[in-house]
Amino acid sequence: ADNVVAYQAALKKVRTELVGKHYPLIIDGVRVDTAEKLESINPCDTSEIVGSTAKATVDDAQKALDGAWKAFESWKKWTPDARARILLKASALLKARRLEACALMSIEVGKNYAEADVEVAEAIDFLEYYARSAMKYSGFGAAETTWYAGEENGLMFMPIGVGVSISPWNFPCAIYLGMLAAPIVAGNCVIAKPAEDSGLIAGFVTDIMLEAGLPAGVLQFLPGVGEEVGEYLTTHAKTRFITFTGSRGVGLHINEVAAKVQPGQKWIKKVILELGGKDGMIVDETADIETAVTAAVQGAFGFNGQKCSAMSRLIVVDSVYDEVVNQFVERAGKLKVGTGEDNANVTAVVNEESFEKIGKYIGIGKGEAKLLLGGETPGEHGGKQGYYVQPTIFGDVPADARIAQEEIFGPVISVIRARDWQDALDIANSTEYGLTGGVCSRDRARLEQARNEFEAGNLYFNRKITGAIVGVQPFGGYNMSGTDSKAGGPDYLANFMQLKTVTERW
Ligand code: TXE
Repeated sequence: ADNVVAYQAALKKVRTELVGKHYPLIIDGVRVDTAEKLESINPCDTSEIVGSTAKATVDDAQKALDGAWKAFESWKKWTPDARARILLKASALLKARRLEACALMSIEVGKNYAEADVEVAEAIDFLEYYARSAMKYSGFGAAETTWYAGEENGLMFMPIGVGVSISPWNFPCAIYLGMLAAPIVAGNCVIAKPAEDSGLIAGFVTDIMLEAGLPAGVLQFLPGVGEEVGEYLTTHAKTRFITFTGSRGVGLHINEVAAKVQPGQKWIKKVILELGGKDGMIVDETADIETAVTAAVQGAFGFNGQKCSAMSRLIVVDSVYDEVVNQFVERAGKLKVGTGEDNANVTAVVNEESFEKIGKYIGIGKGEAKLLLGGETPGEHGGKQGYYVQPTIFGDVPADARIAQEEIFGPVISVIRARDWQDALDIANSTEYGLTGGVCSRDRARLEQARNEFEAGNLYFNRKITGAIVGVQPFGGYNMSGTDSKAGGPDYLANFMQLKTVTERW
């Protein structure tokens, strides 16, 4: 409770100090303004302009690229420990300002306090986890005095150069920071291109990274239109790597254009993609119903379902279908709709494009299945215009229906009836994604089977299917959900380093 009081105070502070602020580009440590700018609208009250960032042009992108390559010449010689210490300093600064970060996220993207607090904690974990990961490479870098790993040969982990990090609006702090911290602490330089809808929070945490001591040019802040400056950088001969989190469509497009070797390009671009999901949770006849319904409501409607890890499909075995669905609908019907600042359970979706897209899918759903809850897009709440979509549940959705196959990325859930356990597992595996998944069951043999056969990178049993703990649960997907699991498992930093062995014989 006192946290919420502090959060309310932080909202006031942010409203006086940050709302209305303009964040210029930062190139080579210098704030650079642009002719045009990108404005952020408060999705829960579209009359409020939260602030703006510069809008980079391709010329700015070129300058950022040139400056980053210059900075790389010295940054690559820092020891991993020295680089790690900057991430730890940034983590301390973010901890000191975590309530402001939460408040800014609530205003800029409509994330409620509970979700924002978890996200800032995740951002802090990313910084500290990658710092620890980097320290493992002490002694193996070019700059180390004692870099020989063995008597007659040395194994070196060499930084690879300059890359672009393209991030989404739904984890505008944690994913933005996590994706730039990993390559930077591995000795590379990054041009960070945040999503157009979350430029302010990106600017806020970028300031923290620079205050923590990153030398000029190591992190270039380049807010701009993805299709313009994003595209310019993903197709540039001088871009060494691309780390992307966002939609399947854009991700596959980037993968394609980045594969083309441009004139003068002397490497194969490293591309890391973290895409969407259509995550399913199975409930079978042995499940504890209360656990299952709680997991379903939390997994489905956290941040309005705007997570690649959200449960957008609930797959229920026929014999308990009515009981589970009735309770699910009843509990979802009690969710509090409102603003992020009111810490409502379901707030406005992030922008007009999303609002329209989700509205279209609700229309499609009405033709494919039975509407059990919601189904309206009021577009206002409490007398204020906002991108509000009612928590919506469709029942008896055919497993191959569009609303059961395509990512909607909003508070719209498809409940699918399965004949039996095996049918439920087959349905769970019947989309092109495979990010998170869940099983509510008390049959150990079935859980064992799911462990082996459920095609998802992050599997949860008898609990909600969102929320991967950094370093403990490497987060990443099967199939069209992406290419690599980050922050855990095989060392993620290795993606941004080149191995070199040196053998010397007398
Ligand atoms: O993604 P977009 P958004 C998915 C989810 C959701 C969709 C929308 O599917 O429906 O993304 O979110 C930049 N070249 N997830 O709008 O449109 C763009 O500027 C280079 C799942 O964030 O893909 C932004 O910075 N860059 C995901 C970034 O790509 C381009 C989390 C993402 O934009 C570009 C978030 C181009 N041609 C969204 N076009 C997860 N796995 O968590 C756009 N961009």
